[in-house]
Amino acid sequence: MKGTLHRITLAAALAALLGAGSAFAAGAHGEHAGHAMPMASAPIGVPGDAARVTRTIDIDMTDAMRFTPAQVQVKAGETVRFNVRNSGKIRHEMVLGSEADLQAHYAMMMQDPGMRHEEANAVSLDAGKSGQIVWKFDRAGSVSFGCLEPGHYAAGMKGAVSVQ
Ligand SMILES: [Cu+2]
Repeated sequence: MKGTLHRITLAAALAALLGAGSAFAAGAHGEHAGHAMPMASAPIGVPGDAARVTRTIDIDMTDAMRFTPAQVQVKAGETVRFNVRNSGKIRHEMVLGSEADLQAHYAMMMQDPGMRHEEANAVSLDAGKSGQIVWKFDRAGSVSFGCLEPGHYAAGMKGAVSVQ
């Protein structure tokens, strides 16, 4: 419910900024821009400072609906740069979150497939593209990640970061 509220508020702010009826505010992009991860519900870390990266991890995404590697280990306190590559022919994304957040978010994506993620904890990539997430894992535990494109998460396009 919080996410919905946030979404409405941001959409309203966007509309005010850009003028009602602009294609940007009314279109799919506006819809996306108003969409926020419910990150407060579970601690998964914080956006990292690129100048403080202590570890770089390459992640490959394919149309086989897999991340490689799907399991990674980091130390608590580390700032990690994920170099993410989409080796497939369709769009994929990597979104960091708790399992519960990813599940909830995935359900939203199923209803609104045009949504793209550009928050600090996510990178959405067209075929053949590469991108990055810089993230600080500030406490021990497990942080999940997944591709929330419709059908992908359910097909097993997910993984986890073990923070020790
Ligand atoms: Cu995918």
